[in-house]
Amino acid sequence: MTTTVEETLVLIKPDGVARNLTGQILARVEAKGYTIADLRMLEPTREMLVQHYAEHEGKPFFEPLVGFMGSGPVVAVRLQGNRVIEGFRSLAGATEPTAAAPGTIRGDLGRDWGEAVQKNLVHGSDSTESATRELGIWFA
Ligand code: IDP
Repeated sequence: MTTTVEETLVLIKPDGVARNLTGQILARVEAKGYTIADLRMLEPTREMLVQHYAEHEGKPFFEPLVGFMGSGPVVAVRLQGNRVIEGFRSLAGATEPTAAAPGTIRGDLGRDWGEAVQKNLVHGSDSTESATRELGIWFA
């Protein structure tokens, strides 16, 4: 298997920060062997969030998602490692915490909030193109 060192954007969403899960989430990422190359805590502007979630603009959950993501501090991480884009998404688990497999961040730590699927603790870029674009937004 070839070695493909990549970078991805990981966000610990406002629910993860508010529930004091930042350390646990980062510990899982580091235990997997990924490197935290940069990290910052910030309250994102609406403009950043609209850019970040541009692919979902117009969907019914867009405004609730942007509102939730702007509701408190977020931890943004520039994460590096071999195949880290796919690897972090495996660690995060399925979008819906109830459907996410045990052993994943969302499966172990995520709660069923009913309609509020946006509260699923973490975000991870889904491709090299998304990673480059998103890292430019959060680490401008
Ligand atoms: P992902 O975060 O697992 O990659 P995406 O489909 O890219 O999932 O959706 C981005 C984010 O939008 C999700 O993490 C979740 O917070 C939110 N989201 C996705 N689908 C829904 C929905 O049907 N209702 C509410 N929020 C949603």
